[in-house]
Amino acid sequence: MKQHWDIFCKIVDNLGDIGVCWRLARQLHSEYGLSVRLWIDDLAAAKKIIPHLNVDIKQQAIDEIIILKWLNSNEEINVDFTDVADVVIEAFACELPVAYLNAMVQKKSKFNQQVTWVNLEYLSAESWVADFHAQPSPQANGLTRHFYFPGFTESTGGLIREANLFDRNKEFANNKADQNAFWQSLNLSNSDHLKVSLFGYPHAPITDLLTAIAESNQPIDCYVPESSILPKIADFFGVKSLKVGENIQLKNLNLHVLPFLNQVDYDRLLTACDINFVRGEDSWLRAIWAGKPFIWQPYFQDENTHIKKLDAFLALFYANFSVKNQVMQMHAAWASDHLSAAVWHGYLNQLPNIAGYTLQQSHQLAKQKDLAAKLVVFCNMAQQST
Ligand code: TRH
Repeated sequence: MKQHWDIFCKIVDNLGDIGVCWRLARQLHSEYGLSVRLWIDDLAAAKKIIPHLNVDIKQQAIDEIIILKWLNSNEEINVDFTDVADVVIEAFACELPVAYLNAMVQKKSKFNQQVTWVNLEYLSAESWVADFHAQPSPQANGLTRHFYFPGFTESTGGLIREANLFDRNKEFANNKADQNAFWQSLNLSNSDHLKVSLFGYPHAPITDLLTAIAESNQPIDCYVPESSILPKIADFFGVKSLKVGENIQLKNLNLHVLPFLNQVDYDRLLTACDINFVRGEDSWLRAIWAGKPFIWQPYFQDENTHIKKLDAFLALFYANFSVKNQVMQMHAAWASDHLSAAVWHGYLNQLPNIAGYTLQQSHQLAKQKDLAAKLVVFCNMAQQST
């Protein structure tokens, strides 16, 4: 019998939560034949990632995933939570609706059917993750909540990656005709210049980066999908605003404003560029799977927690890289409020080495079992043990 999974997603801030949940829902269905429902609290925000979403409908099917609107707690009363799934993923500790939790308790007490309840955590490369991964947490209501930590080592929950992603990206990276078609679909030509994609939080030293690029003696094409950094870029160029489709030049910097791309095209952009600035959680991983040099800006957290995450990742990913100083300096600067031209050029000077090393590391990571594969095994074991 087809297993039913429910994924609950609360869009706290930005797009990483829904980006990961949507990806996971589709992968669980397409690769494991699971029947998946995705509960989303904010359809309007989710539409950015799921463009076909109709924000006025409470229940709809897209790509064979049932998407349900999950209202805030005062309105929960209008939602039917009685049909509890076999496996429930509580994404990023979003807290399940009380009515749904009650139905889980009922399912257990009345029908002796245990629901496997998994709290999917945020990704981190810190070493403590392995100790906490897969730990059960018995609750006062008799249910057990399991902590599931994604991660970069075999002893964690793995990284989200579709089955053929790495090869698909590699193929695209080697296929000039497909790349030409991709750029053409964006009304651009396939430039011979160094290509940089730029996605980040507005507090990054964006002006410093653009200045360093403009002032350097190497022409660079910089592609910016529409996002919250556009006002800062407009300021840099001394214009009021920048719109999708605009191309603007200053000395050696050619900047192109792209639409916010669908997930497939965003992968293509990352694969077609020579350097990718990424952020948060999901774009960071997509940059790794693109196998191209990337600069990651972690989501800002109090008490410098994000810097600890950044350091842990850099130490792990670049552990065997002989010329890592430039990579470390570039990341440290991008996570601060100042980037010097010297640091940028130091990074560029090492680019061929960084490119070779990144591809090799990405390939290594792609050999590990991915998050969905591990999650399915984990949940099947949990189901059988009840
Ligand atoms: O949007 P984010 O900043 O999300 C963050 C992080 O997940 C962070 O860990 C979390 O704590 C916080 O949200 C609440 O960055 P992220 O994770 O890269 O998500 C962006 C998503 O947008 C990702 O799925 C890639 C996608 N994307 C596109 O589909 N097209 C685009 O053109 C771009 C630029 C991004």
